[in-house]
Amino acid sequence: MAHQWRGVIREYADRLPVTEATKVITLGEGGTPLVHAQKLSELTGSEVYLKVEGMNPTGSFKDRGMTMAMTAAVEAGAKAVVCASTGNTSASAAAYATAAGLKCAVLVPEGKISMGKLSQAIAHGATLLQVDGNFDNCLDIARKLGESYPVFLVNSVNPARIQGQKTGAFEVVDSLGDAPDIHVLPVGNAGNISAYWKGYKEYAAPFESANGTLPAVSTKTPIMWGFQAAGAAPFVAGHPITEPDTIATAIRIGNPASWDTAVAARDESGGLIEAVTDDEILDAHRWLSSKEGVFVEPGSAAGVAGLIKKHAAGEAPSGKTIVITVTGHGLKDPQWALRTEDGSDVQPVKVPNDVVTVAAELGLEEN
Ligand code: AN7
Repeated sequence: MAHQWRGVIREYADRLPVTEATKVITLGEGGTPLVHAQKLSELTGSEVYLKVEGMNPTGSFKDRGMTMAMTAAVEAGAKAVVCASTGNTSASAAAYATAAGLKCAVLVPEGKISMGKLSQAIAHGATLLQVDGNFDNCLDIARKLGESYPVFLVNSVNPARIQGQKTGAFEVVDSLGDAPDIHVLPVGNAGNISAYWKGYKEYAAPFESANGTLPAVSTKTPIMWGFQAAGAAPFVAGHPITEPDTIATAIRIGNPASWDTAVAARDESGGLIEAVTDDEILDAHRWLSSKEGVFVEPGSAAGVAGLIKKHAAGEAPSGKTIVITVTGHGLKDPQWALRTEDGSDVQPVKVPNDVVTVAAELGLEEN
């Protein structure tokens, strides 16, 4: 029977803080593909899957949390929402605020967000301010605005965001039939690793819902592997980084808001949070597009870069099931695809309007 996916709140309502009466703000987020990564599986000897979060309505995983945060904003009677962002949160907040009929203000680090994300926030009518500072400075201001001014904060310090984002873990288990052995993902502000861990734990134990106890869905929880960009790797340093720097602007974050929950996810799962260089990120970005057929933005490739690195070091197991969340779409920040490995720009070949020349250029001989 045909079934139209209803968005993560309605699909997982009994595991989220909502009721039948809740006015749900949704754009149909979630239900994203879990793609078997053939070449990564061949490389590692494990079954590797990609959770392709670029397929969400605004092109990133942020929509899972934003449907919850915007629903909570409407429930609280808010008239305006605010967020700090490296780009994807602002794109998502702007779209969901539009759906909710709320005003939206977004604070982004000047010059450090991709064109695609900037365009989305503007297109959806948000008031976008470029702050002379980094993401961490933006988040400080957004938090203060939320505390002392009549605006509702929709960053992941709002627990509603984590609630929505945990549905990513539910979908992985629902697709595979059980939790994977290892779950890999990029780490920036650390909300997503916290949310996945929460989701996996909730699915592995009986759950007290408003309609009674739900049985456990999975038999286990995965080991969580997080990867940060080397120039913005506070979890690796063990302390906040005041001047984070990486070409992966999405994860250019030095003082993660969800510090404690991310450390708990790492340690309770027996996992790790390590760093990958910008070159490793770009290599993984190229691997995904050229070998797997999946186009992501650079920050989203950090998890894949991490798995490739661990494999090269002999530290990745074989014979396991590994899921990597690729968090945002390649069209967000497409310029990186046009750079070759040696750093020069790709120049598409120009040809005259003539089939013989085109065939020759393609190396084709006439039948
Ligand atoms: C593509 O949009 O923080 O560790 O303000 O856009 O949960 O922060 C984005 C983060 C990974 C890191 N991949 O996730 C923002 C923002 C992509 C991202 C992350 C982000 P978290």
